Amino acid sequence: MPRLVSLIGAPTDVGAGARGVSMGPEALRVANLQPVLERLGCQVLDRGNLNGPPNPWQAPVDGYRHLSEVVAWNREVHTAVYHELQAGRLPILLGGDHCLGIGSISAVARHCREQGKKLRVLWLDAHADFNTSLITPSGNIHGMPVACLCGHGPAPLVELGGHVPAIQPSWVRQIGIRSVDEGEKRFVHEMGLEVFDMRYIDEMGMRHTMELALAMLDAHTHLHVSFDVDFLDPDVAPGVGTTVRGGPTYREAQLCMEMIADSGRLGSLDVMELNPALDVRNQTAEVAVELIASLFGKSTLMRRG
Ligand code: EXY
Ligand code: MN
Ligand code: MN
Ligand code: MN
Repeated sequence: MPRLVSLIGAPTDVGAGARGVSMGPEALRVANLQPVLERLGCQVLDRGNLNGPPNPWQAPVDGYRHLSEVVAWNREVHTAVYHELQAGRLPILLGGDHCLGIGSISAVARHCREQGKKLRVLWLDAHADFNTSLITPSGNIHGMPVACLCGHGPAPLVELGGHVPAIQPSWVRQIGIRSVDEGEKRFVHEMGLEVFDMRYIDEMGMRHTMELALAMLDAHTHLHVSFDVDFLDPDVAPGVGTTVRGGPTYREAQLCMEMIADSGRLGSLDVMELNPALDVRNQTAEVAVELIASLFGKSTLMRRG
């Protein structure tokens, strides 16, 4: 039975501090995401793009920039992702900035609650995205989605999925982290998030990191991957709004994706923060598509038994 996959475009940058990730969905389509997945045996429906308010490009108010627009977009995302999961399909959210992880993951969590499944979230990112209005240096909500999902944020975002908190910190594994703000660092420790930062990956290697991040999955586990493209080293992925030097190499990222594929538990995916305005000849979208192919089981030779 082919894997049923749905592409959902969310062309907005309302949660970001730089413009341009609103063009991410189209760049991924131009980089042949759908045919690549089809060649791997997936049956793919492109649901097109969601609609939401434009980016008013205003300063933060009470620690949040564009809160009402962020809420509106996340409601759209939540509804669309939940609908695909209920139909037995694997949603791929094409961002868009990472604030939309709130809508996406709250929908996955709701689906898992209803199906009696365990949820594990892999957060692949240079950033912890664990700020709140009190500690954020920017007011940009794409720096806050993990905190919101764990119950710390404005009510309309925290309550989006109807269950507060949407997820527990213990369900999350963060990988590739190398830029965390001072207050955010304290809060990450306080909440006990499991973070495999770049120092850990440098010392222990990607293989050991992923073995731990993927430990204790079982047949009832739904694995959600939230892939912020700035996870990658800027040498291979310059087309993102918030580059941070010293990320995983192309090969390390491939191994990460291959090991997730081998787990056999991938149930939903976000591909976020791709910024074609900062890219060169769509290379970052192409790299992202190659990595997604590995995530869906593409391997160089036959899979080892
Ligand atoms: N931590 C910084 C902030 O909160 O403003 C930067 C956040 C960037 C978030 C990017 C997309 O992952
Ligand atoms: Mn399901
Ligand atoms: Mn992020
Ligand atoms: Mn990031």
